[in-house]
Amino acid sequence: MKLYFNPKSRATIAKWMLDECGATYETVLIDLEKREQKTPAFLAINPAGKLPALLDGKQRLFETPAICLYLAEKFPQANLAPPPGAPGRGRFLSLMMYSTAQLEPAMGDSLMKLPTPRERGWDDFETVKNVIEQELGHGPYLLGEQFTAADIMVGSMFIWQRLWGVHTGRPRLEAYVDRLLARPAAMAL
Ligand SMILES: N[C@@H](CCC(=O)N[C@@H](CS)C(=O)NCC(=O)O)C(=O)O
Repeated sequence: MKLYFNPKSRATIAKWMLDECGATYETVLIDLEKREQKTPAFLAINPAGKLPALLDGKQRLFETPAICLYLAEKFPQANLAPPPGAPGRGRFLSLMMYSTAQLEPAMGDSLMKLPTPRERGWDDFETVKNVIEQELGHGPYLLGEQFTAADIMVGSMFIWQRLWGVHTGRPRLEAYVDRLLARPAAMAL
């Protein structure tokens, strides 16, 4: 497998997932400043011209949650997703989608101090944090004792916040980030 990567990009999330899977892969560095993500060769892999992208033989993948879901299926022994039909599968899939459909844009609005009109499909960051806190419950992970790709998707957003020096204002979420960062394969701060 080849991961198209830049250390200052969302490709760090896909890398975390690959490492949790124990996968063997090669990283291909894409220089975003040189706009290597817009070359015809790269656009043939990800037509959106964005990182991350993953090549696995003839399979090409883009969009971080899709990459994580694919890897969870490819490496079932890593136990990073409840299998189809298992209890928690529906909530797992929902949290995977929630991470980029609501959490990420809400966090972006908050960082850029932009208003969040509901019509755009996501809630303001405080409301989204309430949802995540509720879903986390007493944890330790979103699916209880089982660490999953949903923790990688959701947790990486809060890890980034910490990296940018922004406190969530939520002790439970901060403790969750500490727990995630203690994992040997975790995304580095
Ligand atoms: N929703 C996409 C977002 C991808 C994205 O925005 N990637 C950024 C890097 S973090 C990028 O490649 N930007 C370069 C560009 O848009 O030219 C995903 O989760 O994969």
